[in-house]
Amino acid sequence: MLTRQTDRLPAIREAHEGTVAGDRNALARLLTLIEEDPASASPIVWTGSGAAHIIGITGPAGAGKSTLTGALITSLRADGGRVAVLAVDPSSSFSGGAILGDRLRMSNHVLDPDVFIRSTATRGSRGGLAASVPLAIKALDSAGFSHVLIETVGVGQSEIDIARFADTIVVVLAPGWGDGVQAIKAGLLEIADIFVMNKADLPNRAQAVAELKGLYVGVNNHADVPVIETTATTEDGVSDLRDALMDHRSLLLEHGGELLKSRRDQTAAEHVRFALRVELERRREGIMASGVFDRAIEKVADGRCDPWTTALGLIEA
Ligand SMILES: Nc1nc2c(ncn2[C@@H]2O[C@H](COP(=O)(O)OP(=O)(O)OP(=O)(O)O)[C@@H](O)[C@H]2O)c(=O)[nH]1
Ligand SMILES: [Mg+2]
Repeated sequence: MLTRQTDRLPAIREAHEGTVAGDRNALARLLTLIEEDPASASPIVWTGSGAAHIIGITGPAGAGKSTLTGALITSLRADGGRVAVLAVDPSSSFSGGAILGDRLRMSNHVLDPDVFIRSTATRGSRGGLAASVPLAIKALDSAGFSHVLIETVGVGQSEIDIARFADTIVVVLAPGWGDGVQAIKAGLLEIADIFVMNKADLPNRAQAVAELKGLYVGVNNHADVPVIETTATTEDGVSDLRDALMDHRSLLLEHGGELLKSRRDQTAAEHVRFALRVELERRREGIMASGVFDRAIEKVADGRCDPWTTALGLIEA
């Protein structure tokens, strides 16, 4: 059973060609097509790739990720960079409130032709992440930007997983992020290439940095992950973050890009794992929404069949 819809292919192909040629409207269209039907877009989008530095920006809710992203855009633009942002919003696609907030925080850049900002809502009843996100990142990479920034709230495993599609992962914390154990459980500390302690204007900054260093040395078994202090609202320290990003990029490109290649290999595996997970979940939900499922349940309830035979039968059917 294939979920692809071949009638969409010409539109996807056209949008992709426009995207690669630098047409922003085509890119916006392509992202919508990817959201609507990632399975159909995949073979076309996967053929393109660019030279963007893909940067994941994650961390607890309210740490200042969007504000920092806005400030980082300013800094990268000053160096002549062309920047795309994908803000992955955990709120329901119906509320849209936070998305509007992000737009406002990044509003200085909305009219800049060399900045492209897109918000996408995570969907799914169990907070599963938008099926389109990995391919959207790939599409943005194809569009000729120097930097692709992906903002995602590090609240759950699926959100943290998005960061794995990046070349460089920035974990943003703020003083009072407090329950460090929670962050470790969420796997947030392990994945950092760079830590940012944002809201460095707050009084308990030094204590928060010390606490972080104590924690991540324990987690990562090494102490060479940089900790950058920023005040995103005033752009203080943002140039240090930009420098740290460039350093990490240089590291990835050393020895003929050995590290970058191994990262991208991991990313390829992650793309497939991700597609598998989304598609299997989609099929499971399809089965559960069907009348066949309800009838099978009745049989189990009144003892005519057992749960495992029923489940296996539903999969076969
Ligand atoms: N004092 C201070 N406040 C900041 C700083 N950076 C951001 N804020 C404020 O913190 C609040 C949250 O900022 P956001 O940028 O929306 O944080 P976020 O991490 O993107 O939030 P979510 O996307 O909802 O997880 C806003 O009121 C910001 O103005 C900072 O450096 N210092
Ligand atoms: Mg945000």
